[in-house]
Amino acid sequence: MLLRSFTGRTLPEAMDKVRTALGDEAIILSTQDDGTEGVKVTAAIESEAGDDTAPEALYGELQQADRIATVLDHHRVPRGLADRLLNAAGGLLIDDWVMALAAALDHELGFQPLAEVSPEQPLMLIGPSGAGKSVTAAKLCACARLAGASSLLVTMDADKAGGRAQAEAFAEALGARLVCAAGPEAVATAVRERSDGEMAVIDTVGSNPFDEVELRMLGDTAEAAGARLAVVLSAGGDPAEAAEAGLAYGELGAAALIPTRLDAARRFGGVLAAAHAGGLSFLAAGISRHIGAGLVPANPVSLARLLSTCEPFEPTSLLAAE
Ligand SMILES: Nc1nc2c(ncn2[C@@H]2O[C@H](COP(=O)(O)OP(=O)(O)OP(=O)(O)O)[C@@H](O)[C@H]2O)c(=O)[nH]1
Ligand SMILES: [Mg+2]
Repeated sequence: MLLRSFTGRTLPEAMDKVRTALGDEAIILSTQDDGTEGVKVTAAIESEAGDDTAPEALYGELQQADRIATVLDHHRVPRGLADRLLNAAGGLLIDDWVMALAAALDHELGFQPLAEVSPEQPLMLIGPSGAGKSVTAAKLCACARLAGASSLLVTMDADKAGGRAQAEAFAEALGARLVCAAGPEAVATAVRERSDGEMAVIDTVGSNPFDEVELRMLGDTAEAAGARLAVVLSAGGDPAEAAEAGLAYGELGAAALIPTRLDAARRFGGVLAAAHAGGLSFLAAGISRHIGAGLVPANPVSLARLLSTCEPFEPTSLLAAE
């Protein structure tokens, strides 16, 4: 027996999805109407080998789907993506629901370990203002240093108040070579003139993902520098907004995502939505404002664990801790 959950704005819409995906043989196990998010229908079909699932196993599978659905609801994961994740998890014979969620994340989203990214190609960080680009650029230089490599930090944000001072402070602390470059040609020159083995990270000005002129400038710079675009996005944002930003940056050519402030947010639906909508693979994740310890690998298991460990927020306990 295989379980699947489907949501729709109305019961007929959810039922339509059930019939389209599972056919007329599907058995409806439960319907749930939460009044605002729509109606969720959980349905089952017999596996190809026949219905040999014991009732306890079926109950366990149902419980697992519910745990995952609750977590995805908590994080405000958009309905379409939540359905896909639930469906991916539903067909797996994995007892541990967190591991089932990890497998579903692996199935629906992309992950590329930072270590697998070629240091030959410059990495250009783009994203909305305040997303954490400059701090992430510094963290990447710190990673390079830890790996025994030298790095070049190219900042396009030196004209911002305090921008040059911030970049100089980071570069000095990390032993990175700093170049301030305003436009595509200057960035391309800086990158071209770097020495062999020097890893180049390009830090950009905060951009509006819905402004064509700003995007074109970023695209021109990436092309001139032969750089790979990675989107930096802080966690906790509105999922619909984040999905559209992810899509816009994805269309620009970005293929990677580095979410930041995972330590300081309690809803990660926006980060998942951006990755899914933009076709962006998780490259690493920011978990601290501190440069030295703030960038960790992002993989399906770490992401599933992060999603599964959000406790209910209790302001009184925070105050009591002081
Ligand atoms: N807690 C936490 N804070 C972070 C993280 N990453 C960045 N920050 C903080 O977010 C703020 C903005 O970071 P910046 O790196 O300056 O952001 P930016 O995208 O370069 O900003 P602009 O250049 O103005 O567009 C700073 O206060 C950082 O310390 C993170 O992973 N966790
Ligand atoms: Mg910056």
